[in-house]
Amino acid sequence: MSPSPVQPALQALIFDVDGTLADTERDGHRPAFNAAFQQAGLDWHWDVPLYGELLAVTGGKERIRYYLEGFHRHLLADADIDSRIARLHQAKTRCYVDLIAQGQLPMRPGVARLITEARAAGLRLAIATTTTPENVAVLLEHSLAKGATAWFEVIGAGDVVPAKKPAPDIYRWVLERLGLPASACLALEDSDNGLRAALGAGLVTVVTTNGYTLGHDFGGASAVLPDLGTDDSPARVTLSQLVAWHAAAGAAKSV
Ligand code: XBP
Ligand code: MG
Repeated sequence: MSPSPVQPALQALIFDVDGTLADTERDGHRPAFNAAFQQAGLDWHWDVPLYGELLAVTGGKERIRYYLEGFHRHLLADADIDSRIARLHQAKTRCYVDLIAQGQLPMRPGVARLITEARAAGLRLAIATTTTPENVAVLLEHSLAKGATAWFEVIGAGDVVPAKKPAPDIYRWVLERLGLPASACLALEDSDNGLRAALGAGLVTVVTTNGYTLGHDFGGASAVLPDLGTDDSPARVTLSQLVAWHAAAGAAKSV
């Protein structure tokens, strides 16, 4: 019989961005899409419930196409539809960056505290997201701390992999650049698509939910919580708690 695989110590945390670091979907991306539609003279409007349905598809360009499939199907036959979607999405990214640079979108409870604790303990940090790279930087700099982008050793974002979440590709891309096996890392996610991607790459995953993801299927997650807990909450998720979940998942795999 071959020996049980040994779970290495936890060496890196890999964070999703949208919905995990901040409630960017409802209050950032959605209004940015709407602003871009308005600038383009379109009467399309994504309200909060409709946007929740459109979140089934990750990636902004992919999400616009998905919307057209449901609501303006005839436009998909246009010869220039790909470039039209791409231009709309570039405008949306500009709107998003401007909005987030106002610094009004806070990190979710406990995110800044846990990141500070992880850095102090010498853990490596990375990001795996489907959103556009500029969006990650503006959020980190304006909602977390000036210079925070540099805290993340690897930032996997946007189109660096063609297949977006729930495909595991973005997590594999990040792991490869970290030079670590999945077993030495832990992912933090907020959605079923994100969880599938992280589990598909072999990562122990902790989920914090939000209004859009509360009803998702989180089977396979090591923990599912409403958030990481405010700084003074006795139930807050600490680094030792993450280490314990990571070790428990490793132990469960080896039996
Ligand atoms: C995030 C996404 C992204 C953003 C929009 O998913 O699906 O599409 O909503 O970003 P996850 P872009 O949190 O699972 O990574 O418009 O820049 O694509
Ligand atoms: Mg997310």
